[in-house]
Amino acid sequence: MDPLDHAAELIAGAQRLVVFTGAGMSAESGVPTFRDALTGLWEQYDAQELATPEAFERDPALVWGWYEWRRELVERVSPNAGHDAVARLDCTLITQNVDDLHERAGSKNVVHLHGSLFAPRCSACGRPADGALPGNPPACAHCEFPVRPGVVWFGEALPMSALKTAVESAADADVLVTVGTSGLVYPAAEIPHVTAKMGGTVIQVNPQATPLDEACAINLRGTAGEVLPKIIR
Ligand code: BJW
Ligand code: ZN
Repeated sequence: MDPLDHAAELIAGAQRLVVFTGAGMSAESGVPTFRDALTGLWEQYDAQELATPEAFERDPALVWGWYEWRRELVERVSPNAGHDAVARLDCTLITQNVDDLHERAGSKNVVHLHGSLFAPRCSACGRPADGALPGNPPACAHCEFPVRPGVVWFGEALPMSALKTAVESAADADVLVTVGTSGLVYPAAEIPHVTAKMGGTVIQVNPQATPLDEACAINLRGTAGEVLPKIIR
């Protein structure tokens, strides 16, 4: 059977479907991925220098500015055909992405494992910082400490309820579709393995081989925008 037809059949027949997405999901919208050559954000900027709590302590203006640049980039782009296809599914949608393109495509209850570009909070008291935010970085309205991006940096814990939902739905899934993730960053990379270990079927959509290949029953080597509309019918 053609692997695309096979994947489409499994997705259409799934009782408990999970979709798990990474940066490749948004690549065709124009959002750079983290680790791809040529377009990877961290080709130009050192990841370890920007996406860590230590970096923010050392140079809050640089780190805040980088995230503002990325937030503005995301605001200028649109969901792609892959986001649109996923939005048609009745599934639990777990994303590592900090953009809001799944929501803008119409997906509901998106589980964000690594936070969001749109949820800044105080680095000291943790209160959400809303409204207009002057300053680089802005100061918390309550305690005047610097406001930080609402994302999960290396060495930080993932939001507990999001991680719990992700692990439980992955364990319970009969089909999980993993899209556009390198499968290198833990604990998120464990999610497809959980489904496979519990006997569910994992389908991968990625133009490249990844460490997740072995856990996948079907590896579809193509982009999210090309492949997802063909398997979500
Ligand atoms: C396409 C495409 C197209 C391209 N269509 N596909 C176990 C072993 C070793 C290390 C660790 C471990 N457990 C934990 C660690 C440490 C660390 C870690 O995993 N390090 C590894 C790198 C080795 N993990 C952590 O620190 C985590 N925290 C933690 O463990 O805390 C412990 C703790 C517990 C209790 C208290 C305190 C602490 C936190 C990880 C946070 C990750 N954060 C980031 C940044 C978010 C903010 C921001 O955006 O700046 O999240 S890092 C970055 O990587 C981002 C992403 O969500 C994440 C995953 O990347 P993703 O999505 O897979 O993107 P890429 O670029 O890697 O891959 C793109 C893929 O798309 C490629 O495969 C392409 O082929 C493909 N593609 N075009 C489809 N059109
Ligand atoms: Zn505060």
